[in-house]
Amino acid sequence: MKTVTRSTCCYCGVGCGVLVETEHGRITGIAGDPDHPANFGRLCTKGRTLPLTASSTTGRALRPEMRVTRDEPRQATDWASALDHVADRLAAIIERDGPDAVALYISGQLLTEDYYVFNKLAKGLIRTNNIDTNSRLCMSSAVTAYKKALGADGPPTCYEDLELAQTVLFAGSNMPYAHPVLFRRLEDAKAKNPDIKWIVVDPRRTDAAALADLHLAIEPGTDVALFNGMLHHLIWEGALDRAFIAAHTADFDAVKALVRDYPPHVAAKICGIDERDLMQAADWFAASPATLSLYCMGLNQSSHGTDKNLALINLHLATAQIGKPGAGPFSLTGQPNAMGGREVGGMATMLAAHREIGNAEHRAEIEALWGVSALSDRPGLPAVEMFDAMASGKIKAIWIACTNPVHSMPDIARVRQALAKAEFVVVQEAFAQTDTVPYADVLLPAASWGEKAGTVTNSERRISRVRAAVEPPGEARPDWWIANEVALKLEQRFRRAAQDSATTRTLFPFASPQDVFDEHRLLTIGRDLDIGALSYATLEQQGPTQWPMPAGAHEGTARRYTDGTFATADGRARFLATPYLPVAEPTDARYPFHLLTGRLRDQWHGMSRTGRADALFAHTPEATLVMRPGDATRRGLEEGQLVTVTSRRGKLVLPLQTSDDVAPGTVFAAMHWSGQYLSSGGINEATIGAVDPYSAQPELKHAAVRIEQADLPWRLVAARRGDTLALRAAVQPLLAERRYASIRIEDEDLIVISAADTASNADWADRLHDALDLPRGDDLLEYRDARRGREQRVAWLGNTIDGFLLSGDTQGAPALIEQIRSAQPWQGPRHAIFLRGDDASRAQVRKARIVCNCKQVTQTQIESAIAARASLEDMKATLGCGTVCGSCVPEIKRLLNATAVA
Ligand SMILES: Nc1nc2c(c(=O)[nH]1)N[C@H]1C(S)=C(S)[C@@H](COP(=O)(O)OP(=O)(O)OC[C@H]3O[C@@H](n4cnc5c(=O)[nH]c(N)nc54)[C@H](O)[C@@H]3O)O[C@H]1N2
Ligand SMILES: Nc1nc2c(c(=O)[nH]1)N[C@H]1C(S)=C(S)[C@@H](COP(=O)(O)OP(=O)(O)OC[C@H]3O[C@@H](n4cnc5c(=O)[nH]c(N)nc54)[C@H](O)[C@@H]3O)O[C@H]1N2
Ligand code: SF4
Ligand SMILES: [Mo]
Repeated sequence: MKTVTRSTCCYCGVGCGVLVETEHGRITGIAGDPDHPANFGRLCTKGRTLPLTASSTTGRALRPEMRVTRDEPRQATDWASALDHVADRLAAIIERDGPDAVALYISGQLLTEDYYVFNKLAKGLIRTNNIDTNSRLCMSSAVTAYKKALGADGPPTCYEDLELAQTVLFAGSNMPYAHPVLFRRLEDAKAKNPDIKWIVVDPRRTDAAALADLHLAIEPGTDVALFNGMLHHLIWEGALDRAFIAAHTADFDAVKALVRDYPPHVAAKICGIDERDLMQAADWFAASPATLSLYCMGLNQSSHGTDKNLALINLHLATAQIGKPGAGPFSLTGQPNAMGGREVGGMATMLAAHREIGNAEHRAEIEALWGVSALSDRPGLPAVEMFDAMASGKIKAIWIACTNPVHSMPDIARVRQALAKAEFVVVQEAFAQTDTVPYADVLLPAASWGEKAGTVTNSERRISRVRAAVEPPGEARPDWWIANEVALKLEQRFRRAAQDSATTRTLFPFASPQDVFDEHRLLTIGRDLDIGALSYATLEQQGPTQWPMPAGAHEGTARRYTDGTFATADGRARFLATPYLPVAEPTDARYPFHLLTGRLRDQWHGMSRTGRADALFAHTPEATLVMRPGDATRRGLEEGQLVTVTSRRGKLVLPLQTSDDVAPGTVFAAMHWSGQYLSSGGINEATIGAVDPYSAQPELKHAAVRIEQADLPWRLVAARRGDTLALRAAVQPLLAERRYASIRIEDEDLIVISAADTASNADWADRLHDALDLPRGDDLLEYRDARRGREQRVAWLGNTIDGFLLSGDTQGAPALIEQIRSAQPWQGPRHAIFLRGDDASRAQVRKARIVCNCKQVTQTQIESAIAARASLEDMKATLGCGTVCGSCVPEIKRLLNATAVA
């Protein structure tokens, strides 16, 4: 019998409602929840493919594992032993070195209830503020700026503003990829009213930029100069709202004085754009009845991220584009519960419910609410510093939950060093293979999406329920439960040590996520995010709800500051002077390229989940480095060639991809690929740990790099049809042994490994052969030419090809891959496969890129339709592309526009 469970998508901050279909205890389908106010039934490629990622337990962390000394492998154990071991080790380290020798590094992908328990465990029980999260890499500049300028964290805006805005400024945000369902809402609004203006500020020509009315392709990192220049122009033009500035803001004069130094021609020069474009953007911004700014990592992930946010908020305050429908500075949250983490204060710099660690009154409030004394007033260490403190031996133990720092932190060599140095590392993970798991002394298997319950808060402050649709696999348990169990055990140990009576009330009386939510709710009362009137019951009755919703209120709050009163002590918003400063690591003669990093449409972060759905590789099958064609030619580089990307921190090898979307002198790499797919740890081998002085957010978007042809003459390509999850798990441990190795999911059930090195390595090829489960004996046809260093092995299944391994000369690989993909029986004798003329094997048999994932429509099909003068509507009717989730529509429009221009 089919059951439907109402829940929320576990990927991005849009927070789409989903209806999860289950049968016989397994997730069998998904649909957008038509009643959820974020998506009204829509889902993007990632949301739609969630069931594919949950269909098998292969690769899941299923049992607790631990090791007592570093040199032994972890052994499976039971929960009681694992939890006792964690509590014993943490208690011993705290006893010996004090509470600040322990750190927790958690995640904006935890549910609010998980987060709450972790935060209470750190701050209320252990009494350390060393609890930080991956939101430090993501939202902390936005948080800091909101607090400085508006007096409180959280956006003033809501999703309805997407439909009401007349000018939309996308700043460092690639919404078609990162917030697709919200982008659908913007597309609809613009289709209804073509007068709506879209301005995109992004050094790259993203799909959003290609569809915009104005693309400001600024030099990376120059946003502050741009916004200061726009404000200068508006002051000069008298286009400000003087009355609003006088009544509702403070410190305008300081900013006015500062932006005198940024006349449009000066600002435009810093940004590398046309002065007229800067003024045009400013005019549209100020003159529009409603201007909405949507911003994300292009602003936040910068060593001046707070200033980038503030300079943009200055523009909103100066023009009164805030606190009214369709207007405001809207920071889009990345992770599904980045907001919830901020609400429970689960970071090194905050206390619960938007309170401050440094504020004695706030600490006293929390002490009273929790019934504890002496909360630590020592500031906790934010993420980058936390790992540095581990490397220097100050932090001895770390508990990592729901994040993968050996992939996602900047300068991962430093992170590896830190984890190797730590005495005790706990990793709480849903999947067994990530780049962080090998460092775990204890691996705690976590239940994941579809298996756990709680709440999340999306970008517009809307709290939604997450519900379990199936049981967790194996021994996996929900995160709140794991944290709670360890907390109870630690509490016992602390009491024993203090010879405390066992009758004292526990800090962790929680029997369910609902109990946790109820306590969290109490802490918010009287705060800006007051949810006094909210409970699981009200969420059940009235559906997802926006905070604040204080006692007595019957519904949540869509927009804040509508009466011009801000959350500062005097009710006035603050202008803050933001001088432009260059990126932490400018390019120079040795490192002449500016590296940008960002997201792909169909992958999520370290791919532990999206990497389980073969279909999600069709849009971008492998890791590449993107460079402008002219830059490549000048360096004698060609598309597909292997290049070394070197920074002052580290290096990695990637195939080159050329594209006009990046500007001269800049290169781009997607953040997603890790040691699970590459011989290196991914692009964060090269990034820099420099952080913003106010928010401590690292500059993940910018680093200076050198790009050189990789001198790796030996090549190998192997492919295998089969269960790609199992094959990938078997091959992954071999990758790091070669200078370059990359796993590509070429097609449903088809995995391809490419490798290169300075010299051939027969032993490695043999081990790869076995990892790929290629046959030996009758079903293997081999050809060796030792003199020319060539070797070819082809695996047969009857008269079809099922896999191969080519070493030395790999030119035949594309044709063989095509042969596997077509599943066509081979005509003629088997050995003739080697005799095909070189022409045939050299032919550029490349799989056409799939643009529309739902209907499997390729770029080639779309381009031929466009050549035959088809419109988007024609293609929807004939090819079906863009008719299901719509994630591909921006790209199709872009292809159409490109042809129109040509
Ligand atoms: N498909 C997909 N969607 C996701 C995620 C995912 O992994 N995959 N992750 C989620 C998360 S956690 C987050 S935080 C969001 C991120 O969402 P976004 O921030 O929209 O995505 P990014 O690609 O990281 O970066 C956005 C853009 O910033 C540009 N940029 C780089 N440097 C600068 C600069 O100096 N100034 C300006 N103005 N722009 C610059 C880049 O070229 C890039 O196009 O996405 C969320 N959604
Ligand atoms: N160069 C570069 N680096 C970046 C960025 C960038 O733009 N460029 N973006 C940064 C940003 S904005 C972010 S948010 C980070 C994201 O970086 P990470 O937080 O490292 O990203 P994920 O891969 O999503 O990590 C989540 C982990 O939790 C596991 N997991 C999934 N569900 C559960 C669960 O229910 N419980 C537990 N315990 N585990 C679970 C997943 O398998 C996964 O390994 O990356 C940052 N790093
Ligand atoms: S936009 Fe896509 S990834 Fe984001 S919540 Fe909605 S379905 Fe999930
Ligand atoms: Mo993020």
